[in-house]
Amino acid sequence: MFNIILFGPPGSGKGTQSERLVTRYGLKHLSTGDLLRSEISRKTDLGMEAKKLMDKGQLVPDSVVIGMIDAALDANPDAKGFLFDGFPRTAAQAEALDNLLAQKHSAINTMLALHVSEDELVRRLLKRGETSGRSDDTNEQVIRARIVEYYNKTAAVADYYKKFNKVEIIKGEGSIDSIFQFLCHEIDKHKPEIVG
Ligand code: B4P
Repeated sequence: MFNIILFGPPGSGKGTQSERLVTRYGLKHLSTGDLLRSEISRKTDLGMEAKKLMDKGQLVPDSVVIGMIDAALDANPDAKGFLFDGFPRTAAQAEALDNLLAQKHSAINTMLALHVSEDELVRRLLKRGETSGRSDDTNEQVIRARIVEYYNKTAAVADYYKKFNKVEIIKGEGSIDSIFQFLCHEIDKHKPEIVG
């Protein structure tokens, strides 16, 4: 299996680029944000609890998202690899992911970390909020709270993978096409692992 983490703050382009990357490389896309929004739209108990936190810009408890990823990995036994989007977001999630993959005799091959300035993040998310129907995109205070959560709890996840020399920093500003090309360039350095 070939496994990628697409990493970055809210609004850095993870969801946008993931859609293209899974098409190009034939990976299974696992977005914890999408999984949580699906629970919300189905009005499950898990979704209703998650919504309260997401509407405040806070992270959902580790046990909830780790359970969702565990189930998603088991549901895709034939995947040639996974693209993790929005996960892991805490050190505990990163350790849990490594353990889950190790049980499947697999591991993270690379983390691609998108860098975007805070002003640009806020601008993008407010713009998406005009049309997305996402309640966490319409209020600037909530958007800024999500960015604070990122710096307090999530940014350190990159340090965890840096210890294993697995992090590549990608400039996340510019056209969507040009950022996609930079991401592909990094992934293609691992071509033997993808094919094998
Ligand atoms: P997510 O769904 O992961 O959403 P996000 O951080 O807002 O990023 P997203 O991937 O959607 O946006 P993108 O950058 O592609 O998380 C939502 C919430 O769920 C979290 O706040 C948290 O509460 C909860 N959650 C999710 N995962 C969790 C976990 N593991 N643990 C705990 N809680 C969790 O795009 C943003 C906008 O920018 C788009 O409109 C796009 O069109 C635009 N854009 C993208 N690239 C651009 C470019 N190059 N130029 C201009 N605009 C661009």
